[in-house]
Amino acid sequence: MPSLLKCIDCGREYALDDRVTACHACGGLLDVAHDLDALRPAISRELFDRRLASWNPLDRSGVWRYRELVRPGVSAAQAVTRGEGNTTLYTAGPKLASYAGVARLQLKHEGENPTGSFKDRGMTGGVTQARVVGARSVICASTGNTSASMASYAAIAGLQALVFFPAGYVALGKVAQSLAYGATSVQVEGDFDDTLALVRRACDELPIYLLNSINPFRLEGQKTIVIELLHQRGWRVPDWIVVPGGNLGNSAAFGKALHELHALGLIDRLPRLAIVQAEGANPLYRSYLDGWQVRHTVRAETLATAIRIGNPANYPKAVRALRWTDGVVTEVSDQAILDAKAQIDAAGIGCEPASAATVAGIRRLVDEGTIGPGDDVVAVLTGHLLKDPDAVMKYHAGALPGLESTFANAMRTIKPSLDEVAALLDLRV
Ligand code: AN7
Repeated sequence: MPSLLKCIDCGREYALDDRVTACHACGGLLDVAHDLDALRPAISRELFDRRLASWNPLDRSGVWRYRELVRPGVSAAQAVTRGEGNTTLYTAGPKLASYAGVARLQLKHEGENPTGSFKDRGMTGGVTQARVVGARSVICASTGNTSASMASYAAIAGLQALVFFPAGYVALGKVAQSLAYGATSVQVEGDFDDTLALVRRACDELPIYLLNSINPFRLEGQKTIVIELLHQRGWRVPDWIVVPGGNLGNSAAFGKALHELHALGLIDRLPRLAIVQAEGANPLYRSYLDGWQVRHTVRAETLATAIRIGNPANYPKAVRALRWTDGVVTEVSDQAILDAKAQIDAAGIGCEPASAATVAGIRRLVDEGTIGPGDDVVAVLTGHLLKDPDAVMKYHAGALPGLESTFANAMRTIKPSLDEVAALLDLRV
């Protein structure tokens, strides 16, 4: 049986090349449902290894290398790819690992994607599908990274890109990218949740194709973060995979990836998923504490603007992912996020604030005894350091109101004198 689209609530099915992005019958989220029994003989660890030595553009992409698990049957002519993925899996040095509180910490740096965030993995899936269904215009609501990625991939595919931002709350690097890649860029007087609601209404009424992570082809691409990191580890499963939670697309995608890899026999057990939210944008954490009795929403507020989201669209799929993986949810303060970021940055790796919620979250979960100090932990860094230069400069200048710049590295000014240079040598010891 070929892969198809299937509503996770009512089970209604649609053909894979249907233009639908949410169930027409009940409004539920759609899965790209693969026939795992049919796929099992077609894929193997050796197949993925072989593709690492190939120059075929599909094999070179860290998404399409795993195409049987993303969109079976995709052709090189159809795929809109920038060779995304192939991101480094860093092993944290002793200083960063001890800050996090675990001996074994790896960081999968999704900020190394072509537009500087994990969104490129989803967007190659989504924009490829936009071409398959014959879309001319694509749209997203975005806290910034989705828009940067969609603007780039739409430009490559020759589609009109419409990006809608919550006015005033998008980091500088991300706005700059959307304008530069030629997207029609709009600020909406509202927050992300208002903006996404508007965009969804527009897609119901107008001939525009939705590329938020409600679109199931986005999530199929984002699954490859987990697939690639396991491939990099020789399919050795860590104890924990830790990810920030905003609209919960990654959380949803990771759960589906792990569930499928396990069913296909590529991994022999499941890691536990830990989702970390900002304290001021913590609807999933609230529902987790309530034992999933209530689907909470909040008016979101955090300096980590990427995850300033109060009504996450992928909530049901994230809950499913947590059930599949015996997962946990936690929350961290902006202070903890920025201090963890300073540690990741000073380790020479670097990331944007939302990504650093992972290390702050690990620290908290170790403190609470949920993660053991001897556990094998992989954190996913979702965005590049340069996405939010304002946050970096203000932190190191001690200029963030109400927050301590615990690990500030202040700019110094000297006279052009050798003595003053010599004096600098002592500053680091
Ligand atoms: C760096 O770009 O929602 O929980 O519109 O940019 O999968 O939504 C960005 C989200 C984490 C949260 N880290 O991921 C957008 C947007 C970074 C991000 C998240 C985002 P999800």
